[in-house]
Amino acid sequence: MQSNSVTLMGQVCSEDTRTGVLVETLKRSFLNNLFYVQGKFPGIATQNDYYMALAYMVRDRLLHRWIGTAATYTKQQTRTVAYLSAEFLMGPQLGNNLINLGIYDQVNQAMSELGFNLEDLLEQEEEPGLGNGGLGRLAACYLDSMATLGLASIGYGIRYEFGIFDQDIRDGWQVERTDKWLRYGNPWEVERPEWSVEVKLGGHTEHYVDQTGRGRVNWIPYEVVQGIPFDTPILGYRTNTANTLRLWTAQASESFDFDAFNSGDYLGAVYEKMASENVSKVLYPNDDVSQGKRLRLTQQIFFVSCSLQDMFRIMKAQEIPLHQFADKFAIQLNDTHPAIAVAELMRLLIDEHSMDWDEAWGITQRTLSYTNHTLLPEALERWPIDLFGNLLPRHLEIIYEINHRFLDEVRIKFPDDEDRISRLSLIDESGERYVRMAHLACVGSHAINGVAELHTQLLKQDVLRDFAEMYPHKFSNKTNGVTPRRFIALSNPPLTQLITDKIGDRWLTQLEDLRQLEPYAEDLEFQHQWQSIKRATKASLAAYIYKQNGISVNPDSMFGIQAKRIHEYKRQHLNVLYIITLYNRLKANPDLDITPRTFLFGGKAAPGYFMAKLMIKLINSVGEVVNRDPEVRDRLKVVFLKDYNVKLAQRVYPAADLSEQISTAGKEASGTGNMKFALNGALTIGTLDGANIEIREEVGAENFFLFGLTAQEVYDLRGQGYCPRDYYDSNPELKLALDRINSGFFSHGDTDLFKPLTDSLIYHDPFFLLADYQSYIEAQERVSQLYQDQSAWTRMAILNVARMGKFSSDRSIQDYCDEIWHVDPVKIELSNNLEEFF
Ligand code: OAK
Repeated sequence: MQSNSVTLMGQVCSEDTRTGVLVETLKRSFLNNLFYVQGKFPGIATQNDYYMALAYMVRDRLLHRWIGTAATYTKQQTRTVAYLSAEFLMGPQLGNNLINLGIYDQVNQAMSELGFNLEDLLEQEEEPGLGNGGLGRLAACYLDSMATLGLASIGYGIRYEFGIFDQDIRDGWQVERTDKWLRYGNPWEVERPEWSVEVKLGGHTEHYVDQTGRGRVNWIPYEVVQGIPFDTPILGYRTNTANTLRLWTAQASESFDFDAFNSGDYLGAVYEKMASENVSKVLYPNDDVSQGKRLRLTQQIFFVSCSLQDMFRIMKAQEIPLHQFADKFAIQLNDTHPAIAVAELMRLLIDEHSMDWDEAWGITQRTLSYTNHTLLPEALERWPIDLFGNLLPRHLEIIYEINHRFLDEVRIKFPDDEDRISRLSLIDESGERYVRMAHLACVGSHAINGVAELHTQLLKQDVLRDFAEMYPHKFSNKTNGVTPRRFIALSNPPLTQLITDKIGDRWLTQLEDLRQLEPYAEDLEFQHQWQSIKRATKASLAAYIYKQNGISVNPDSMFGIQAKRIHEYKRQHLNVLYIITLYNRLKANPDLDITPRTFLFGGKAAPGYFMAKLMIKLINSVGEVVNRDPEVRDRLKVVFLKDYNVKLAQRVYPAADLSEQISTAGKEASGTGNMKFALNGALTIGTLDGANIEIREEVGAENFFLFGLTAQEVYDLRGQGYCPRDYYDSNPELKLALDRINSGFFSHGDTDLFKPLTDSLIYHDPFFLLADYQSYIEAQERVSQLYQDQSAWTRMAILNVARMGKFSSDRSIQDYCDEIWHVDPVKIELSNNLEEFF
């Protein structure tokens, strides 16, 4: 060990191999890990061994801060945010940790002195894809911001053995492969078997009266599953705060198999064990839609019960009395996936800790708050009563009791309004009976929020209208945000450097500072530097595309990118209609002077969502024809980037000129890709939907390519009887585009292949593509025009970035803190003396 000291972020650190940050120390520490952790030497080590050695080196430096943080929280009994989410789409950890630790450059140098390329080692990491899209990635951004702001927080979720599937493209179709992300081990997690808990499932309840005359309930489960926590440190940006992401793995409970083993039914016991372990086996790959499967409800109660029991354990360890639960924890429900927490917290307080109903209910409501993330009716979770009662008999009783008391309250506020009662009830009794999870979340929480202004307004007017009338004070808006650390500092180092050179580096934690870039928007020298960075990131994406797809794209063409889950409401096929329109124009007039364009798509379709899969096939089929047509002369290219994930997203955002945010108004709750593109200097073509509206307000209407109907206009048009066929009949270019698809031109003569899509558009068009088509085409023309004037384009891009300060997840989290959680930051001192902990 070396004993010299260095100063890092204003603190003196001793330079030992486990925590030191000098290049020499880092090299030694890396080699130690290679030899003594991986058990390899350079002659036989694989690229993965090198990655692991580096990851463990970084992990030591994280743990140093993690321990200090945990010790401070324990000592100060800090009020803590518990963020409950079925998904955390974390993305690769190594690069982000280097950025947050502030040792990226030192490590880069250490690696290169040892003959390694840091970029290659970063590439080696298999990302934890424990989420589908927006909701899971938002949870990850929020963890980063909570740590950066110095707030005590724990993310609670599920450690899926298989995360979101890997996407392959075969013959233009999506093919799913299992995501074996744990195959080579996960250096970022620490298993904590000593904090395992048990979760009861199935069986029945028995009611009795105890010696004191109090009614009690005994739940006799059919099975018990054990939850084992795995902890990942979440370090804030340039702080000593390292919070925890605690993910639960399911294992058979030993107490449960005991009988079967003893009675000689060895195989039966092993089978039960396997069944239990299925609980955390795989992430449901649906975005914005609920599947209603028993295993999914089991996952929900599993992670919620584990997490609540963990909070009870923490209370006990810190000797905090249970009646102070709501003072110790603020629990945020990330959509309704953890909404069973309302009933589970009541059950734990009443059945297991003998609290009376009213006190338990007060604690539950004061502790919980609920974020809604979608307006799509198919995403609203409801569980058939039989399924629910079979799996969670005690919770169903509690829900009935909550409902009974709640509906009495409704009757007092709105007498003689039985329609309202049936609309508000936690139980849907209009046909087959269901438990309505959003209703449970609304009743059991003290705060309910949407994720963008329009979304919150529509929630109040429409989906949750009766609740907004019942509890107006509970509702507020919290517009989403994204972390500028991962989505600029890590993903776009040249742009980060350029900005920092002009305005200093405070903007990475005070994103509003970007405003100081405004004066440079007109500066030709600055514009030039800006353009060359954009050109270089595009060239690098072009190289990736060539390697992946074998398609060569021109970095000087305009890169328009639509990267998000594939969904009809997100309207990737509207983008395709524009591509076909341009293509048709070129075929009719091969010398037409157009702005050369590269159309890029990325995103996964839910495996059971036929139309979305057909949309992927359409994109690829159109690409195949357009990319090869010599008459196009490379002026149009269409590329589908397979397996869009966080790692790929980090390549994609910096390389975009144009960000496609073209959902039907009133359908996209917020969107966060829109923010990441804009922060990286893309201009947006978009509808007045979700956070687009607020982005446009911030950057200025003149710096945003707006098109399409408003949410109100969509609503009115639907009410009047929308007839998409009229648009088809009266718009020759639209008709030609759709006819081209139907003619088999893009499908080797097969006239049936895309019929489900085109018929849906011409005869139903639930997402109003045809109504918005002409407006979209005209907006695209304005885009092409402006791109011809590179200086004007760049000026606008700089202004966009300069005005994006609002969309930092730090701002979102501050809003949650001020208005919902009421938690304050805690300062963490870094100690180098381990003996201090004793
Ligand atoms: C996923 C499953 C069920 C309900 C909602 C989702 C989801 O991902 N919603 C998305 O959440 C994002 C974060 O708030 C929003 O930006 C997206 O608009 C929304 O679709």
